[in-house]
Amino acid sequence: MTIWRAPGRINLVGEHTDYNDGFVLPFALAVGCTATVTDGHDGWSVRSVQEEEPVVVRRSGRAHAPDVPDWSRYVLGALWLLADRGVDVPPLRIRVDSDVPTGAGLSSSAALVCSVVRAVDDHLGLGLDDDALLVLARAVENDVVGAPTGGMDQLVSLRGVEGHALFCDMRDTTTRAVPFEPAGDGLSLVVVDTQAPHRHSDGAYGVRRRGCEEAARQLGVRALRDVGVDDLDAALGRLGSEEMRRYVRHVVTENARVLETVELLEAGRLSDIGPLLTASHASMRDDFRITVPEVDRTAESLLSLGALGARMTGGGFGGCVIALMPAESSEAMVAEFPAAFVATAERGAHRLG
Ligand code: GAF
Repeated sequence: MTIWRAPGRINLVGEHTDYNDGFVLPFALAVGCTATVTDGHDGWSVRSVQEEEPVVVRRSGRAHAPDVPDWSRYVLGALWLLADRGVDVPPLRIRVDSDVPTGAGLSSSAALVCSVVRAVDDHLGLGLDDDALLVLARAVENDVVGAPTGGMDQLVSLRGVEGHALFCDMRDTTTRAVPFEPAGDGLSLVVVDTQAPHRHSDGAYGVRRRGCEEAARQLGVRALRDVGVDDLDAALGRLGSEEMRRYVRHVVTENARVLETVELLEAGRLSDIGPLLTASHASMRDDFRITVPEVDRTAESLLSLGALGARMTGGGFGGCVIALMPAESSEAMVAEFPAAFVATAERGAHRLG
């Protein structure tokens, strides 16, 4: 029996920059998914503690994968992809149990996929290295489930470091752990789940992604990561549509905000990052247009209640708002909002047994 746990995440700053080869600064949460893999007798059998029915399929590659409930594709995806790569995956039983709320933008799907990928790799003794694990986890989401996401969530779920945010360069997926312990500065990172329903999020995410790729093409760069803040005005002048100008302005300024936040955290100036978080929210609201009224209102009320900075975190169109608060007011905050908690940076995927 092999047991691995992989966490959900909060992104401190750097939204929709990952698929532009840019910078992100997420950290791993205490909530996560636990995957238990044992030898099976026949086929692959998958059970989720959060779902009524188990799913049992014959062993196969993707071409012969049957139609199965959505949640189980996140689990079976890794097995189908390994089979496609010529790995003789034996009969297995996989049980998953997650306490990451779904639909809140805390990456319940990355926690699920990464716990399974790590547990299966370990159980079968495949010896996949860090890069191969990330590639496999991303492929489950992008190629099997069909979500065109950018890789940040899987990267931090696999490699998060306790007490640190993970500065990730999404061009080469190198990472650097950056100290992030608000309590040490008398602060708390409060997370408020607005529970706003995600509206049109899948389609709108793809629209943003394609828009950014088209803008990069028009600018003649490999990805928007290659446009620096100093080149921004010139780049905007060369773009054909206002929508594209807004996308580029968000991505370029957001990359700069990540770099500035990292610099402040590494200089021991955590209490100074608030304005960068708030500016990130404004950029997502006004330029990238991925917030919704409930989310904007929550960010504003957190600021009026004394937050040093507040922003939506995650893909957008609903989900959670984070706020950097003086620790003494965070309790009142958690009481004020029905679905709020104080988040700390925890370790990434790890073996439990
Ligand atoms: C979602 C995606 F899965 C990530 O890859 C990232 O693009 C994020 O939205 C926005 O920053 O979580």
